[in-house]
Amino acid sequence: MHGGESGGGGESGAVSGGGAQPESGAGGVDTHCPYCALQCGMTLRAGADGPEVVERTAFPVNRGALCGKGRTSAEVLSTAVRLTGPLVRGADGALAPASWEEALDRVAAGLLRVRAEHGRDAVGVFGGGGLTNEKAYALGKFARVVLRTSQIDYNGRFCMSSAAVAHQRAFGLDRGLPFPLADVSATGCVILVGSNLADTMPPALRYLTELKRNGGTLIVVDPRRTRTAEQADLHLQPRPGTDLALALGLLHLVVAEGRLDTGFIAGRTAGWERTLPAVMAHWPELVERITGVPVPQLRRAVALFCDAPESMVLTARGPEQQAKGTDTVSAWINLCLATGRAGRPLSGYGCLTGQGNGQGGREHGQKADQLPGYRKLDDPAARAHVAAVWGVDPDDLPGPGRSAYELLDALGRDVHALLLMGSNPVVSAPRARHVEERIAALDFLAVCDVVLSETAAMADVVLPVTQWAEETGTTTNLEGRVILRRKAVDPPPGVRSDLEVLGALAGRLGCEKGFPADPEEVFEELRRASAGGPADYSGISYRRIVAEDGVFWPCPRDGAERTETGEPAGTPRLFLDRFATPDGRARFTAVEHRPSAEEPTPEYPYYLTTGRVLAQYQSGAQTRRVRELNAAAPGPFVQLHPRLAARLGVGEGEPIAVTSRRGRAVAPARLSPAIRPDTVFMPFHWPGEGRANTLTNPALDPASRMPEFKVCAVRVERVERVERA
Ligand SMILES: Nc1nc2c(c(=O)[nH]1)N[C@H]1C(S)=C(S)[C@@H](COP(=O)(O)OP(=O)(O)OC[C@H]3O[C@@H](n4cnc5c(=O)[nH]c(N)nc54)[C@H](O)[C@@H]3O)O[C@H]1N2
Ligand SMILES: Nc1nc2c(c(=O)[nH]1)N[C@H]1C(S)=C(S)[C@@H](COP(=O)(O)OP(=O)(O)OC[C@H]3O[C@@H](n4cnc5c(=O)[nH]c(N)nc54)[C@H](O)[C@@H]3O)O[C@H]1N2
Ligand code: SF4
Ligand SMILES: [Mo]
Repeated sequence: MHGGESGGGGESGAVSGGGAQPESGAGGVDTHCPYCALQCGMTLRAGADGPEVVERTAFPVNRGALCGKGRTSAEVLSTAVRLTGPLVRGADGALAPASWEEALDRVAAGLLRVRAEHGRDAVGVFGGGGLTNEKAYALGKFARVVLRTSQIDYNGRFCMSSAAVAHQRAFGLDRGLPFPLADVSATGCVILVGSNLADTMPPALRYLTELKRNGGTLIVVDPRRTRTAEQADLHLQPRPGTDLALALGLLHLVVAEGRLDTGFIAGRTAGWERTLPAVMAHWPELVERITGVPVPQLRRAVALFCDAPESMVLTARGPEQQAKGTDTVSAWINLCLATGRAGRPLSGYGCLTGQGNGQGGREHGQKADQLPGYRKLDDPAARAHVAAVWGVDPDDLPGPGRSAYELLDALGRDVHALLLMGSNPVVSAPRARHVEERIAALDFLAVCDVVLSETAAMADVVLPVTQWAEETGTTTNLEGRVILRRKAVDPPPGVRSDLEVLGALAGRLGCEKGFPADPEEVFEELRRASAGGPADYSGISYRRIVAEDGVFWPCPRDGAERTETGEPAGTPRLFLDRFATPDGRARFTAVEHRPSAEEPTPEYPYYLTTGRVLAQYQSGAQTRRVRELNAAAPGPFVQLHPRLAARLGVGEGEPIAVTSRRGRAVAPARLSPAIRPDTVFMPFHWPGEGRANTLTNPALDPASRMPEFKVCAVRVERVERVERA
């Protein structure tokens, strides 16, 4: 340990209610926001009413700026509804306080009972992309080594999994952005596809403002005219689920207008010829018919993108959360490759990851098919390497398991016990009523959380854990920058860290060693486990992260490249010399447009799309507990065009029912000309009657197993007053 850092239950260096420890210029401890993938730097210091967030301008990604969620994040540390002791379900069916010993014994007994009755794969584990690298790593190891189950996956599957597969396919490596965010300000043109970053990563909006100030242009593709789209030089407003056709159409125009970069295609790519037939079949008028985007706008987009000396395509959940999300992202990557906009400075394709550790969370083994270092679980060499680090026989490691939705769908059928850490699927999973039924059908559910989430409320045992600023750990932001979120306050008495919980459970399940509670010790093991893998962290240390404002992976310990101080060099920019494929060439993927799993019918005539609002985060488990955020975004709503509202006879704020083949949700109408008249939008942050995920379609992408959160067919009706009474 060094520099006043400490793990879960430690004492040193923390800001307590009383006095701040001078740890930074602002007086306090430098750490990072608990929420999104920007992982804004902030300083926590002691205030009159508990810890308070102060700006930390030195961190390069956000340069002091914070959104309202980050600014108010300290409130979640001391919320009155914080869990401060374990809860165990009693004979009367109610959750009641219990000692840690009793609760941990119950969990161990529950998992063992199910394993004895139904076998190892009847015990499942569900993780989260908000967990630190250390936790994600320990959770994956716990599943494979202690439980020896193949049934582990996590909520990142619902997040950027389609982009991850497309990245791998094209470049042989998946890192959200292959360049630092700062490069966005310096390129010539950015096409931002299905990202509303003005609401989802507000400080990142600066990079787009700077882009424009530097003479660059911004194109936004979104069925809604969002606050982000308002910043655009060109806003393309397609029907939900038609981005693949749009990308094919743009590439068609690139070919037709003679704008191909044939030198780049010949020198640095493979597979172009196979891509061509589908591209040529997507002539502009057809694309206009499919997407609703007028041909002149398609032409303008191609001109802006190709006339700029450098350009980028960035995608987020809009095009990715589709049952064809992987192929859709591949189509956008094809556009970059055909125009030579990849593998050189200030150009390229990137995915804006979502959760605090959306990037690192998908690298270290909580994913169904994965081992640490972004290794593949079905690769014998990877198994041998990681098994050696773990001190187990490679043959004892289970194989790949089910994806997140498939795992949830199997609960109570093939999987009878679940350990859940860092997700709230009752609110956030697709077809949520069904998922809720599956969870209820479990023999045993244990949930680790900081508050009693809707999912934790269904558990047999709830284990209260420490959160972000109460513990130390690394996360990897959307740029692939590994950062250190440091402990800044002491946790309330009665809670333990996720790492301590895993260690205590491992001990009860017969593994005394291998699950330390000290995050730095876990990180040291993670470094060894990741060494030589695609996401190589072996040259990164806590000390370096603090000294260098984060280190970009891959950072191999024994790599030839060195920093000025002789440290192994990280990699801010990937692919400049070669792509990470065996022959060093990027791969085109031949992709065809196809309709969404559900298109409108007379019975369900509108599209529903879902997403986020500025003031709430994810399932809302944390942000619904913050006063200021709740005041700004108090509940669910249905955004619809005034013309559609008039047709339905609904006024602003009146309740409106949205029905899909999976169920019905009711929420107040919010009239807005910013949305297409054939589409309604619901944010997914709330449980209950207005839960968007009651409606969503779990149709899965065949490659990424991503559910189709962004498109399904719905009926929309006015709710009669009698019914409301
Ligand atoms: N305030 C806030 N910020 C967050 C989060 C949060 O919950 N709240 N969550 C974090 C996480 S985990 C994530 S993944 C990111 C997500 O960040 P974003 O991807 O920016 O968020 P979304 O609102 O899900 O979707 C973005 C946009 O996609 C559009 N869209 C819908 N359907 C389509 C379509 O078919 N095609 C296209 N092109 N666009 C479509 C929506 O209208 C929406 O404006 O945000 C992160 N930041
Ligand atoms: N309709 C629709 N649904 C969606 C989406 C969409 O766009 N539309 N987006 C999807 C996406 S991109 C995502 S990422 C998911 C996210 O949805 P969820 O997986 O539900 O994410 P969170 O709400 O962040 O859940 C995190 C939980 O972990 C708890 N927690 C926080 N910190 C810790 C910790 O350190 N340890 C432990 N043990 N628990 C902790 C929080 O209190 C919370 O209960 O939702 C998906 N669902
Ligand atoms: S943008 Fe993301 S990381 Fe930054 S303060 Fe807001 S929620 Fe936190
Ligand atoms: Mo996400």
